[in-house]
Amino acid sequence: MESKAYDCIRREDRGGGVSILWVARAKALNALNLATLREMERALLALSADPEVRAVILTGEGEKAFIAGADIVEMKEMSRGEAVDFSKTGQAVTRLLQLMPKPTLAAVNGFALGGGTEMAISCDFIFASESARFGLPEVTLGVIPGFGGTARLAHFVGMPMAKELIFSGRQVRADEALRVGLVNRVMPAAELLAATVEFAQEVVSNSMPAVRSAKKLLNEFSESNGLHYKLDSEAQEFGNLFGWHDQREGMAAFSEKRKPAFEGVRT
Ligand code: DAK
Repeated sequence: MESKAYDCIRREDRGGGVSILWVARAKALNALNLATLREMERALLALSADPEVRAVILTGEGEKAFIAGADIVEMKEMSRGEAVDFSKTGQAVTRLLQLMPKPTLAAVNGFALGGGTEMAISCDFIFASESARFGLPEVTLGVIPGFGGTARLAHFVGMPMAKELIFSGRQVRADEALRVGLVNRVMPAAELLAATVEFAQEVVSNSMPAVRSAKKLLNEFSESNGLHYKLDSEAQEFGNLFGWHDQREGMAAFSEKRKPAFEGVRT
C-alpha cells in the first residue's frame, strides 16, 4: 500500500474514486515541516496521475487541528535561502491542489492557521466542522503568509476582509468563515468527513471531462489576475523578512510560549 511510503502523511482510498490525503502529525497539530510538504507534493502528483482517483480530500489527523500552519520550530532556524525554498515547496503543493485536473476538497476539522488556511483555500471546496478556526497569524510571528495567502485570499473574501485577516492575524470561527465566503459548508465534526466524501462522490458522478473543463476555466480566471507573478513576489518578500530581528523574535516567542517584543525595524 502506497501510504507505507510516507512518514508524515497517509493516503486512504474511499469508494467511487475518492481519495483522502491525511496530514498525520497530530502531536504538532499537523504543522507543515519541509518533510511533510515534500511528501504532500509527491502524493498529490501520484493522485493527480492515478486514473482511478477522481477527487482528492485533504484533512488532518486528530480532533484538534486540520493544519496549524507551517512548522514554526523548524522555520525559526531557516536562512533566507532556505525560507524561499520552503515557500516554493509549499507553493508547489498549493498549486497542485488548485490546478490538478480533478476536484480537491478540504475537510477542515479544527485549527487551520497560516499554511493551514492557505492549503484549504487552494482546494476547490472547503467543508468545515463547527470547531474549525481559520486565520493568517504570520504577522504575529514577524513574517507574511508564504503559501499563496496574500495571492489568493482576496479571491475568496474580497480585499477588505483579506486585509483585515492578514494585517490583524485574528482567528475566524466557522460561522464567520461561512458568512464571509471562506467556506462552502459548516457541520458538526462527527459528520464532516462522511459529508465531504459524499459531496465529492456526487461531483465525480457527473461528466468528468465537463468538471475538468469547468475547473480549468475557473482557474484560468484567477491565473489571468496574475497569480503566478503574485506567488513569486510572495516567496521573495517572505524570504526578505527572514534573518531580521522581528522574524527571529516572533518565532522564538512562539517556542518559548511568550509574547514577542517586536522592534518594528529591520536591524
Ligand atoms: N509549528 C510547530 N509546532 C506547532 C505549531 C506550529 N505551527 N502549532 C502547534 N504546534 C505544537 C505546539 O508547539 C505544541 O507542541 P508541544 O509544546 O506539545 O511540544 C503542540 O503543537 C500543541 O500546541 P499548543 O500547546 O500550542 O496547543 P493550544 O491548544 O494551546 O493552541 C494553537 C493551539 C493552534 C492556537 C497554537 O498551537 C498556535 O497558535 N499554533 C501556531 C499557529 C500559527 O501561528 N500558525 C501559523 C504558522 S506560520 C512561508 C511559508 C509558509 C508560511 C509562511 C511563509 N515561506 C517560507 C515563504 C506560513 C507560515 C505559517 O503558517
